[in-house]
Amino acid sequence: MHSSDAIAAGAAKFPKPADRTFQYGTAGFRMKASLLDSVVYRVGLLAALRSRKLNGQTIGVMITASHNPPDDNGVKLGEMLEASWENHATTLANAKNEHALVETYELLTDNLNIKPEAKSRVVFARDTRASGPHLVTALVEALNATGTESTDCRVLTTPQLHYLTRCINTKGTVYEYGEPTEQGYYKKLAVAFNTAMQGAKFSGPVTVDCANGVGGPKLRELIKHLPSVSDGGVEIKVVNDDIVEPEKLNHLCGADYVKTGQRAPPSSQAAPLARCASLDGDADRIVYYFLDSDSTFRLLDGDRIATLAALFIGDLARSAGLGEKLKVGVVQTAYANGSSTAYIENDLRLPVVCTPTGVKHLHHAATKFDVGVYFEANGHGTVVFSDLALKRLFKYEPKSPAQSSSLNTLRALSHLINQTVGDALSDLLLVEVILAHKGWGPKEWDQTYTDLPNRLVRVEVADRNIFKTVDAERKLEKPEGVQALIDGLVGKYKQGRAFARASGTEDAVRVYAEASTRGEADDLAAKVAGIVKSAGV
Ligand code: G16
Repeated sequence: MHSSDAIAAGAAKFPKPADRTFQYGTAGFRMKASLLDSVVYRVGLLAALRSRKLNGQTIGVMITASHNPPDDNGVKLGEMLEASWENHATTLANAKNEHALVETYELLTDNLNIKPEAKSRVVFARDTRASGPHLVTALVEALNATGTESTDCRVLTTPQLHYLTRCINTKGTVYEYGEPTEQGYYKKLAVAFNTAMQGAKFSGPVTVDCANGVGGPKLRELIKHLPSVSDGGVEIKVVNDDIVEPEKLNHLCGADYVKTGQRAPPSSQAAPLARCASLDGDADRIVYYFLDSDSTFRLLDGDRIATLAALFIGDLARSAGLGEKLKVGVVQTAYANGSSTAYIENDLRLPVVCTPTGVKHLHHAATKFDVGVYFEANGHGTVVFSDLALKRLFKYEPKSPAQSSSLNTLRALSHLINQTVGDALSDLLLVEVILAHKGWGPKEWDQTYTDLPNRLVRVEVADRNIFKTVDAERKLEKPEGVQALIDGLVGKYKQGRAFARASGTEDAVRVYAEASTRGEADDLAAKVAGIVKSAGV
């Protein structure tokens, strides 16, 4: 069959719901899974186009709704799409029927100078959601209709799919990233972890809540490759790893539950001062927490991981003799706690850049540094080493045994840290290695600076799209007049700061507020939420 006939025939099996307009959001398309199959089909077409545009480079497609509820699902391209391609995704998703879709597809092929005869290759995977296998059929239909060579990697974490895609695309080049298999991923992390440990001692176990998602089985698999406790390894206790009952996913557990509510999962049995961590539904986010000696809950979120990593890597670079050659910078979003930003700038003396929410923005900004540490406060992040930084790191001849030891640790970290995207499993091992080297428990880590009390509120409004932000989401440009109301309030609170922005993954507006006391932060958040609610009616 001619490709446009095949595309139309495939599309007819997955008709677009007439009453819906779809929008490529913070992390691709997200919604109730029952509405998603036409979108997935069209993302399959987009992936084919993207791969052809890049001369047959492999594109990763991930089916997941990460932190969202079990009956939602979503689809995103593994590669971080530039804004113009996000628009193409939205245009394809909204073509009203199969004929309009074929027309759009052909128009894009022409306008983007894509050679229809070029090769196209896609690898895809899904999380543990019950709707995943059905959505895969829609994707495969699109890949077949476009003559795309594809590989079904079945159930993986999002970062594992990113890893595979990078490995495939760099195979045989000087940038070869690793063995392009799931086992290759575990082996790479395990070897790097083992090297980075360098005899450092782990103090007690870490308990990891896997949000009852894909992170559970994958973490268990990773543990099989790590050194045992008797060989000096870290004891990792896996909890909330039930993927048999899909409705348990992200329910009363997981990184988003912990971060948003600033509380441990009710199922947690952690003793005071024991290290705990929570992953999200596709294992690309992680937050740590612990109970203080008086059983108060203490959160160690993405800001804390960023500061810990920046501190450790900066120190290692200096002690390896590379302090001047490896400039570390940190990228945050408006959600970063004001105290963390002050600590990075004033104590660590490192530059900080603020970007809008969404990994694509942070990742891009981080690549401007030799070593770019980027984390969203919600626990999504990684550390990227520039090509030049890696060259310096691996070419440098140490001048003393002390330099040599720091250099080896730093080199191992560059392998341990997932360079493609934030990865909860890799970040877990990174934090564990750093704490072990420093001889710190969660309390010592927590004591590096004091968070300003803060509150996140989710406000449901009639149409969140009327809320438009500027200045890296720190100010509302529309609806007009709302920012002035927020500013008027913020000025009344000591160390007050607040902002509102439309979520790109949920049908709601998010409000963040911080101030010098818990009462003030809660009060400010509630009042700003009230302003948003009235403006959104
Ligand atoms: C996704 C994005 C993150 C973002 C989060 C919330 O996370 O990958 O960058 O912080 O959504 O976004 P929003 O506030 O726009 O809803 P995940 O873990 O759900 O993929």
